[in-house]
Amino acid sequence: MFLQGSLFGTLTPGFDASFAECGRRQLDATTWVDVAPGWLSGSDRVFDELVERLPLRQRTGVRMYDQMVDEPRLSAWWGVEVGAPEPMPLLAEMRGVLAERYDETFDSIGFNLYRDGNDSVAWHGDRHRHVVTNPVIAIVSVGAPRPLRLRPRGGGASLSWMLGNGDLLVMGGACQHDWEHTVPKVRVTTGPRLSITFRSV
Ligand SMILES: O=C(O)CCC(=O)C(=O)O
Repeated sequence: MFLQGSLFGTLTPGFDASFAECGRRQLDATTWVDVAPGWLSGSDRVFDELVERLPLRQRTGVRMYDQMVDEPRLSAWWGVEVGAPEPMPLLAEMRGVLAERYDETFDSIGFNLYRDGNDSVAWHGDRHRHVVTNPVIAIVSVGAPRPLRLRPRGGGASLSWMLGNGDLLVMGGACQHDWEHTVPKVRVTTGPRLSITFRSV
């Protein structure tokens, strides 16, 4: 898989624990999104290392709307209960810093690889919302930028962020209840993207 390198992508990986560039956008009275562009430097190296190490596979027979489908992306998962360290020590540091800032445990990490523009995830709210009220989900994106869109559940204008190259986006408040998100298919991409998704389960 070929990743066209980004400007700061080959630096020694590290992230901004001060969140200096992180800005909050209030989507409605109870929903917010935090975005920190380029939060993780050396993101191309993180991409390469994770794609090499993770047991990425396609999930089959996943319910999407009323159909059972094979997910058009590859995924892997890590959780504290696995009893093994995170696939990269840097992920443990990220978890710690994010957990402190958002007062979450972030004890699980989902990885999603969008190999090309045909890989995607349809509009959805995280199922996790059925178990936890107002779950906070932090997404670090490495690799080539792809749009992540958000829209109010039940319709309405969507908002879009291009996420890749170490960007951080955190969904909070009622985002999983009252809004939906998607990574749509696109005709043109400059390469694959991997999302690193922190949740508290
Ligand atoms: O890949 C992303 O940025 C979003 C992932 C996502 O929405 C999910 O796995 O539920």
